[in-house]
Amino acid sequence: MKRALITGITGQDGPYLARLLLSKGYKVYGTYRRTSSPNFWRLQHLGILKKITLIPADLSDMSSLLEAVTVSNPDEIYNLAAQSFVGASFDQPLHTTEIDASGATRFLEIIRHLNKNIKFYQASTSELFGGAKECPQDERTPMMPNSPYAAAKLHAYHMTKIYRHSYGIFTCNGILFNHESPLRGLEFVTRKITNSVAKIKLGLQKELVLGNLDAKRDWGYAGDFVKMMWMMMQHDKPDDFVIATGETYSVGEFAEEAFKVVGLDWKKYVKSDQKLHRPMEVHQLCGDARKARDVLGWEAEIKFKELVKMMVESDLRLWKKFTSGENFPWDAPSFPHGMDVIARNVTRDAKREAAAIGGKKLAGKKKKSTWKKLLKG
Ligand code: NAP
Ligand code: F7E
Repeated sequence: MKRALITGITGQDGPYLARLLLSKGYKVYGTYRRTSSPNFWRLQHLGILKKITLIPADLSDMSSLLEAVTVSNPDEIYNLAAQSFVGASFDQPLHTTEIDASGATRFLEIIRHLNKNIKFYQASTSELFGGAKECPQDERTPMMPNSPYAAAKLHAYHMTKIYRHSYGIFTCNGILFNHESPLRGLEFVTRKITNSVAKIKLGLQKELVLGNLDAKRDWGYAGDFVKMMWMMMQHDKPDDFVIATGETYSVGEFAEEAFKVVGLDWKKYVKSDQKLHRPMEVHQLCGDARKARDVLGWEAEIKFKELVKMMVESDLRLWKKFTSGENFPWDAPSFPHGMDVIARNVTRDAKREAAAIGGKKLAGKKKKSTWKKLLKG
C-alpha cells in the first residue's frame, strides 16, 4: 500500500487530494496546525475525516516536520500548506516567506537527509507569472512575481528544481492557475461572491463590496486540478507542469454569472471599493496547459459556467439550511470521536510501527541517527 503525506490537509485542496488518494488505495496522512478553533469541516464535508491519519505540524517548525515524515514514512509528499492569500502577504511578508519559501526547503532537506526515494510535490502557482507580458502563460513564460506571496513561492519553485537536479530527488512543481470549489475559503473572491449571492437572494445581505473588478483569472475546479497533482507524481520522470483551463474571465464577469444563476442583475448589488485594491495587482492570467495534456493526458473537465453554478448552488443550499435552523458544516464538532491523530507522546511507538510497515526505508540505524542529528541541530 502506497503512503502519502499531505501538508495543509485542512485547506481547500488537501481534502480533495486526500479523497482521490484514498480512492486509489493509499494510506493517507495529513498535517494540520494547532489552532484555538480546529477546522476539520472540509474533511467532514467530504466524509473522509476518519479515513485519514492526522499529524500536528507547522511549516515553521522543523522538528514537527521531521516527526511528520518519520511517522508517516511516505512514498509521496504533497506540500500544499501555505499562507495562500495574496492580499495577506502584503500585510505579513515575513511570515509568508517563512512558510511559503522556507517551508518547502525544510521538506527538501528532510528528504535529502532521511530518504531520497520520497517523491515531493510543490504547490506552485500562476502568481509566479504576475506581471508577465505574454498571454497565455506556459512553462517557458518568464516569471515576474508581483506580491510577497509570489516571491516566496518563486523561491520554493526554484528550490524544488534545484533539489531535483542536484540530488536526483523526484520533485515536481505543479504550476496551478486559480482553482475554486464550494470548499474555497471565504476571503477569496470567487467564494466571497457566491456566498454573498446566496445571502442576497435569501434577503440576508444587501450588497457586495469588491475591489478590482477588471482583474482576469483562469478559474478551474479544485476537484479536477488535484488529479493532475497525483498524475505528475506517477510520471516516469520528475517535471514541472502548468495546470489551467485556458479560459480567462474578469472578476466582474464572475460576479455577473453568479448573480445570473439566481436570476438577479449584478449591477444592482455590486460595488467596488478602492480600499480592497492591492498595492500591486496581477491583471491577467490565462494558462496554456498543453504540456499536461500531451504528456500526461490531463484536461480540465469543469469550465467557468459550470463552476460558478456549482458554487452558487452549494452556498444557497447552506444558507437555506441555516435559515431553517440547521448547522453549517463548520459548526460541526472540532475533534469528533474516533479521529486518528498521532500525538507527540505516542510518537516512539508510531515511529516503530512506521518503520515496521515501511521496513526498508526508515528502519536502518544510519537513517535514525541522521534524524536525531537533524533534530538536535
Ligand atoms: P488554503 O485553502 O489556503 O489551505 C492552506 C493550508 O495550509 C491550510 O490547511 C492551512 O492550515 C495550511 N497552513 C497555513 N499555514 C501553515 C503553517 N504555518 N503550517 C502548516 N500548515 C499551514 O489553500 P489551497 O487553496 O488549498 O491551496 C493549496 C496550495 O496550493 C497552497 O500552497 C496554495 O498557495 C497553492 N495554490 C493554490 C491555488 C488555488 O487557486 N487554490 C493556485 C495555485 C497554488 P489552516 O487550515 O490551519 O489555515
Ligand atoms: O483574488 C481581485 C483580486 O484573492 C483574485 C490564491 O489561491 O490564486 C489565488 O490568488 C482577484 C485579484 O485570488 C476582491 O485583486 C477583487 O486580482 O481570489 P483572489 P488570487 O489573488 O488570484 C492563486 C493562483 C494562488 O496561488 C493563491 O494562493 O480578484 N479581487 N475584489 C478581490 N479579491 C479578493 N480576495 N477579495 C475581493 O473583494
